[in-house]
Amino acid sequence: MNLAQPTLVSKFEADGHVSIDGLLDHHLLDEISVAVKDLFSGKRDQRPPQFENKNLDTEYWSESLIQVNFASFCCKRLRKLVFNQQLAEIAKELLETSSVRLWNDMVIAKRPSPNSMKKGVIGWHRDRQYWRTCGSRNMVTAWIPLADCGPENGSIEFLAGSHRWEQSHEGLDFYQEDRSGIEFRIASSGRKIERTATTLRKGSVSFHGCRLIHGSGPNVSSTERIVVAIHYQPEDNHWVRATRANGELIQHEVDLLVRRNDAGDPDYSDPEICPTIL
Ligand SMILES: O=C(O)CCC(=O)C(=O)O
Repeated sequence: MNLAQPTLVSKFEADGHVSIDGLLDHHLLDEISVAVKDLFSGKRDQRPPQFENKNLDTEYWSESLIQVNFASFCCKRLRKLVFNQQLAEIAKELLETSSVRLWNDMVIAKRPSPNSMKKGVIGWHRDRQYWRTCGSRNMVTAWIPLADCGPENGSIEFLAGSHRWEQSHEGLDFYQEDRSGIEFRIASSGRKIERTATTLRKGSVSFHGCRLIHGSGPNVSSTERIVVAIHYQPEDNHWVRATRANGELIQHEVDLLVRRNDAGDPDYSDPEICPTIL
């Protein structure tokens, strides 16, 4: 089955993102919404033993944002979406790989924020900057709003063409709500800032590559904006040594969870933590 037609793949290559309307069944999204509500209210499934006794920061709660990483490990009902074969098929085509594995998944909720406060902004960032231990620079995210999503409730936005810019991550930060500083820096370097807003009807899915700069504005609607993000890795992805400017070794949370390979390095094909989806 070739769900990602050549036009989608070429659009993805040109723009760094692509959205597909009417992909997911509303009943499935409603089931997932109930599961997320339960997750937020504290109902959790037992996570695999790999998660125990690790100093893992898997959740972020603020007055405007909730972020639960590795969500499908503590809410197994999310697996119906995370292992959705149609989504994986598209990810596989976009990555031009023969199989895709889970890198991780997360639920991101943006609480309503009155107009005057404009809180809950997700700062401009590239996913790649957080995945520097990945040998592949070719990873993709399926961004799945559980209800209609647009500029009013803080839908995802992209900086057009930024997947083609030099891959400096300086100043980019998911948690930096004030995006003016980095916009100024980009503009000063002679780059044109063209913000691509998105409007996605319930059932639509947006896919973005890991080198594209993206973020999102505040949720000034009266209801919570809930999104499930599934991050896929291609078959050839493997751990690589990466260091910060001060020489410190970078460690991703996945590194703490996966088994080790013969060389003693994190194995990003561990079937328990990074299972093959397709
Ligand atoms: O939920 C958002 O607004 C942004 C999420 C994001 O950065 C991502 O899924 O890569």
